[in-house]
Amino acid sequence: SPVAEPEALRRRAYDALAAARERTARLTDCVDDGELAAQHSPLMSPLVWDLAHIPNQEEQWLLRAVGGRAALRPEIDPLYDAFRHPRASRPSLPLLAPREARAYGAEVRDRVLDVLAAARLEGDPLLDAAFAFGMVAQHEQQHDETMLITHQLRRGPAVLTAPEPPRPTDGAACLPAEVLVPGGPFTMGTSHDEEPWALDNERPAHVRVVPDFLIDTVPVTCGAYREFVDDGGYRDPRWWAPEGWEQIRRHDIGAPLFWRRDGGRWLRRRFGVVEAVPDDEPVVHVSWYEADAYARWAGRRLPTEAEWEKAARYDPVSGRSRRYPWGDAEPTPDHANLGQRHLRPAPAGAYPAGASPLGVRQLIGDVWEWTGSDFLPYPGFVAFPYREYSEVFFGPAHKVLRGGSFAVAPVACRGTFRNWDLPVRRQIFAGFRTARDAG
Ligand code: AVJ
Ligand code: FE
Repeated sequence: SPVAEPEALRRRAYDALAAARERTARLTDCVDDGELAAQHSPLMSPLVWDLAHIPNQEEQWLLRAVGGRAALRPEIDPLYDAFRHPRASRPSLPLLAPREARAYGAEVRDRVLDVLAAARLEGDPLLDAAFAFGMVAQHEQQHDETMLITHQLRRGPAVLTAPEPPRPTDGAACLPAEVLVPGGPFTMGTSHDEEPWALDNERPAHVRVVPDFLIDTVPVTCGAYREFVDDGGYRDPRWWAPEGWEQIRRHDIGAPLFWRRDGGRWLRRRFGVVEAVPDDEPVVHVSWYEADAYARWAGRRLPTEAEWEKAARYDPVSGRSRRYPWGDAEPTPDHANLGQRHLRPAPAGAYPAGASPLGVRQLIGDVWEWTGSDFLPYPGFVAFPYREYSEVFFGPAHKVLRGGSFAVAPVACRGTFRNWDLPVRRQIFAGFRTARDAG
């Protein structure tokens, strides 16, 4: 990928924008206008807000900033400013109706393709390697994941379907439970030369030293997590950070979100279908506090963000950090469960072709993985192109998630990609793996 010809870059940008729009349509064409305008959870926007926020951002960055064009719909900017209106208040705004939002999206895209066709993709940090186009495609895909979360929260019969993910060929049972990652320096983060569409918080590349540590070969499964539940884990304050204990007591939480006990067994609701909790699948819909408590109960801890990245990128033979666990090649369906091809994580031990050189599996795709780390800037961080993407979220309030879920598009996922959320959040497609100090 580094240093591509302008026509290859233009094609890559075009394909990334087209793939995002196709997915947005898939997520919003399957429900009626009433459902698009409804608020399925106070944690989420109505889908119709995302439907116009996506092209509004595209208009601001690609038509106005990159294309130098006059504003198409300047009067709606404040409605779709995420900082002005918290999610819970968005249904009461005078939002564009679904038909208007779709027409606005199509009109913006039409003009954006003209801008892309004519753009010189160099000589400006927004244009180098078509960065702004890649950023906007990633933004749309991030909102597509948000909309998929809204679908999961929505009540009523299923409207989305997808084939089942692949079963592991060799099974998690045959794999070692944990992998030793050698201590010492490695390169964390990246640069625009190496990863042209990396976002500001992934930069710059810098050397980190971590001590020897062991990390789970696969994410923590529902079966393993159920042992914590059945062992009374949610009733024992020893395992919980004080704020986490307070949250589970106040909201009477005793299992992952969407789980329900039915006599002697556990059921869960997944995109409108109720099914038995699958023991071999990575657990999903747990808060950082739940992940942290499980790890303490298991005599372990969450990996730090640096440990996660070293496990995912470090090649002990060359000493180099790679773009993905499997190397530098773009993800294929053999490497990882990405892109909403499936509506669930694959069973633990799947995707042997996606393993890291040290043998850690499913680092990319399946479930976002909570790390023990706060979301902080790397040394030398520079906000680009806007402070509100990352910088305003730095600090101890947000925990870092890594690796991406089954709902993350390949364009918005790589070994350096950093996501963050509040430690109480459970509706996101988040699970975790555990670690411990060596020796
Ligand atoms: C990086 C996923 C936390 O969805 O809030 C979307 C991405 N930023 N619009 C989010 C984002 C602006 C962001 N996360
Ligand atoms: Fe956004």
